Amino acid sequence: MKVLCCHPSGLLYTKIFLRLEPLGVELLAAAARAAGHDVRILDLQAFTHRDYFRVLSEWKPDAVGFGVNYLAKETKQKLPSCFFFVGGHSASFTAQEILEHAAGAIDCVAKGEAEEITAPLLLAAAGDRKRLHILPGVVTLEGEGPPPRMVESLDNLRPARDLLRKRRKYFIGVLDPAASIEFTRGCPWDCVFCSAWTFYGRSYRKASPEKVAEELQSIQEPGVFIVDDVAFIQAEHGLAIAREVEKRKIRKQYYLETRGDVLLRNKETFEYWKRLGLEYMFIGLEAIDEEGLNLHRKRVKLSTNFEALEFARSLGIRVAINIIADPDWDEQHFAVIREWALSIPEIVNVSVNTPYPGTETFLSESGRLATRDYHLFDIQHAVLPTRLPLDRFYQELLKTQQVLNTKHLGLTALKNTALIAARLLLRGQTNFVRMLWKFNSVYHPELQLSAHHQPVRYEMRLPTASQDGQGKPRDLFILKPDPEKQPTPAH
Ligand code: B12
Ligand code: SF4
Repeated sequence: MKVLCCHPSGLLYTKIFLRLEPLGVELLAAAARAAGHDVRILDLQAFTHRDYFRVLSEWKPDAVGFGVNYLAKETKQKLPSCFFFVGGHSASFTAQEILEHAAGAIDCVAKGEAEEITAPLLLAAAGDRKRLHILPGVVTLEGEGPPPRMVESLDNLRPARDLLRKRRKYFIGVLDPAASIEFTRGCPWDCVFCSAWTFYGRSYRKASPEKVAEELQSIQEPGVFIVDDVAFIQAEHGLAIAREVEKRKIRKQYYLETRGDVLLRNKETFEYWKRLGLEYMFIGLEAIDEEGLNLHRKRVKLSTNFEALEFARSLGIRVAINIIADPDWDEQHFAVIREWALSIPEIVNVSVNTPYPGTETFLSESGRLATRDYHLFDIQHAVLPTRLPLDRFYQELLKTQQVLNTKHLGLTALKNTALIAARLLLRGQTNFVRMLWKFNSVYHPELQLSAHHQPVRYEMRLPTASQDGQGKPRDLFILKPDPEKQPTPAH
């Protein structure tokens, strides 16, 4: 079969801050290729819709797999017999409703991980498509199969990086160009706003240090984003990879995401990685008051988070922080955040609390949603009722984001930025430089507000469990691991 594996085009912020290698789609492509298919990847973050339709008309794929519901109807119109299948995090949590939205244009949603299901699914697609739903994790309008299977060992996986074109388009901040890599999968915490733990059923898997080092060695890009939800939860794993990387003399610049408590607990690991090139780190602080942290069930103390920031500074690692703006915030609360953010050297990002399908807040808060328009679920828009009038809320939000952005374009920052920019331009990399002056053209309050007045194309379906108050986080689990087989993360 000719199989086209696609990633949808970017979101608001992907025009500014980052454009990341689509690892999930590369793994899908690798699984399809291993099953003997003729495979191509098309990433619409780097290519246009016109490119997509050209591939459809010229190459005529027999199957198209997307990391989300995207262009299904248009594809079926042009190639009615093409097998259109969808997967990934979002689709796994909304399988039934996106099938209905697509009105027959999507043949099935494959929940969970692509690796195990791709080969049997493509085989079945070549036969009687009415029976797809007997496969694990596969959902069609006819029904749903048993729970999806989990990949046993991350060591057997290798993304089809060679099939991804325009690789220089991928960057994250100043790591430009940058590739992505996984060291582990899953997260043992259970924050209420997050679906990383529900997707993986609270499991946690690690790739062996040798496999990780080997994969890193094969990566051409000088920048690497470690995509793990929380990097280096287990100190020894992080140290063992570091030793392998050092042994092989791999030198890159790294960016990762972790938690304040993990950073403090595993100082030695982070120090080692700093020596290996860890330059940037993201810490999901989420709140700067204990009440906020408890509300999000972060299971970390405020003082621990602040101590972690101190430690990262002492290492010379540049840290970006995320704060979740609650729709309940008033002017005063935004002002406190601005003042605090201006008082610290870190890059602070503010996103809006959004109950996504698959999260516990989706079960608890969906009865209060102010809008169910899918397009507004992007952590830039308020989908829960705001205490301030909506226009005031957006003014405050964007003022805060603007102040924080400007902070990093201040005099000293500009000097650093200019150096980085010049270095990147010399290497022909323009993503970072373009990002610097795009903020105002992409974000402004009227644009935010007007999005609420657009006709609603897709309405989010409310979770049935929450309506009768019976919803349990376990009901949200996509992968249901065997507890016996799971290592216990140290926390
Ligand atoms: C990079 C990233 C992004 C990039 C994605 C671009 C890219 N190039 O991949 C960007 C910045 C665009 C992004 C956007 C968003 N993200 Co994001 N993202 C990540 C991150 C950090 C890494 C993704 C990754 O590469 N993982 C590794 C690969 C191997 O896993 P994967 O992508 O999930 O792919 C596997 C399966 O999902 C599946 N699969 C994937 N695609 C397909 C396709 C088919 C056909 C099939 C069958 C299977 C399949 O198989 C793959 C292999 O096992 C994850 C955290 C994480 N560690 O996964 C969060 C994460 C997935 N994102 C998250 C969120 C909240 C978002 C946003 C909603 C944020 C926002 N408000 O805008 C959007 C939603 C985008 C969307 N429409 O789904 C959440 C959960 C998402 C959810 N419930 O849908 C996560 C878990 C982070 C977190 N801890 O909260 N994200
Ligand atoms: S926010 Fe981070 S620590 Fe919390 S569950 Fe999600 S990935 Fe884990």
